[in-house]
Amino acid sequence: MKGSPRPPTGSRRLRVALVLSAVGMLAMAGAVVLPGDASAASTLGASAAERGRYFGTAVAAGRLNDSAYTTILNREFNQVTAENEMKIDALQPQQGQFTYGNADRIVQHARARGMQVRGHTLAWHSQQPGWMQNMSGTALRNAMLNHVTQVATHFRGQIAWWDVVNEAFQDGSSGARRDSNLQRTGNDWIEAAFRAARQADPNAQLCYNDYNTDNWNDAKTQAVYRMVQDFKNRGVPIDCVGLQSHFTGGSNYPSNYRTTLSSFAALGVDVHITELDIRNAPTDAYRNVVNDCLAVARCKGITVWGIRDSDSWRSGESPLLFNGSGQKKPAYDAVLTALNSGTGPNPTTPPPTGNPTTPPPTGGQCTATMTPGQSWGDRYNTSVTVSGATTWSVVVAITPPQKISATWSGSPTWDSSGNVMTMRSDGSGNTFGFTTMTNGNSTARPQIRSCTSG
Ligand code: G2I
Repeated sequence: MKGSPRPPTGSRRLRVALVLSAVGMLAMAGAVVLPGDASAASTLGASAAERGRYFGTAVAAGRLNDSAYTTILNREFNQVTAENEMKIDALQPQQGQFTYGNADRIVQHARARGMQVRGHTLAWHSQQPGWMQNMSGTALRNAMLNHVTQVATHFRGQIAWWDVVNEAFQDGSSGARRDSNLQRTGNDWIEAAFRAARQADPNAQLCYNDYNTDNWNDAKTQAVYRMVQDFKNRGVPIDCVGLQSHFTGGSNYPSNYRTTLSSFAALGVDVHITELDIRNAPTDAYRNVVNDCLAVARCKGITVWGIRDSDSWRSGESPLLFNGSGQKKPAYDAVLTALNSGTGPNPTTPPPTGNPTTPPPTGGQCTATMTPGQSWGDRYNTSVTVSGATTWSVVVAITPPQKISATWSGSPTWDSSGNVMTMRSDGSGNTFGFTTMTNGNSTARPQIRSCTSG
């Protein structure tokens, strides 16, 4: 018999049938990615999107002319944070004079490609321009609030999440606020900044962001936790907490990291991993961070603090996912595999139901509500209803290789990638619709980027 095909016996047919149906059920459950599975996403952003999350990077405006850099950026990531260009010294170098050029370049690069933008950072003890460093008391408090208001207003509708306040707690065992000129204006400076940000851009999600807040047992983590709990109790507008997660410079991934993520989430805020880098990029620590985020429904995404090791603020530690030549490192493969193996909040139920309001609308003065429509093997319909405006434009992004193939009851325009549609009202009413071809990606779903009236 050796070498010749075996006739299918009854038991072999049964075994084949059982294996095939098991594979079918696993595929339907969506929880298992078989090795070599053609449906596994091949980029970080696409894979994260299939799990209802983002995978982003810090971006430096000065590198946007480097095509090796932008090739990786545009291919792999669906979220960006300006590494330095939205800091106070960059945006308001002289009091009352705002320079938005580099920050706007990053925002435009990202939004033209359907990437979400994290604003970093409105209020911080560090990177203050000279004029602010020399201020104190009421004058400083007012200058800080004015900065928050001006900047959040400038970027209104373009920023999904703001790091409203950055690094306001001390390291070590005290659990105290960090001493700074801002802290000396009064302990309520943080909540004042959050209220000003909410007023200036009501649709941006407002985050508190810090480092060394990864280990659940650390006094600093506990202190930030108590502040967020207090803000939630008193109605201070806070939506999210950013864990920078710089596991560089001597700080390690802690085994209780998932507890930290889920504990913050249990307060009713989203959690973001905002500045991830790990000394020498070990595969196990990167894999653990991804698995921990995927295990916590309110962990919305991961941002690495740079693309190539040569772009890192700690390049000597080679902490990132791409080497200086732009090649994928083993940590990249570990991250992508973990993302592809993970489950999302609702990864395979096409289309999602019970999600009447599409979060987070980042636009102006209206609300766009997405409702799943009919679906077929290769495509599905979505309808969007606008409230709060009679004339409007709604920006919808889809995840490639999906493509919108038909629209109705609105006037669409497209960005150069074809992945971001701006739908304007055409007088036919408040509801428009569109058909999306899945092109092999049956899990990703459209995202509402903004709703602007007028
Ligand atoms: O320090 C790492 C990060 C910790 N969390 C907050 C982040 O905002 C911070 O990012 C780093 C940037 O990666 C560095 O690139 O923040 C540093 C301080 O703002 C940045 O360094 C600055 C240098 O201090 C400046 O001298 C330099 O002009 O980068 C600037 C632009 O290269």
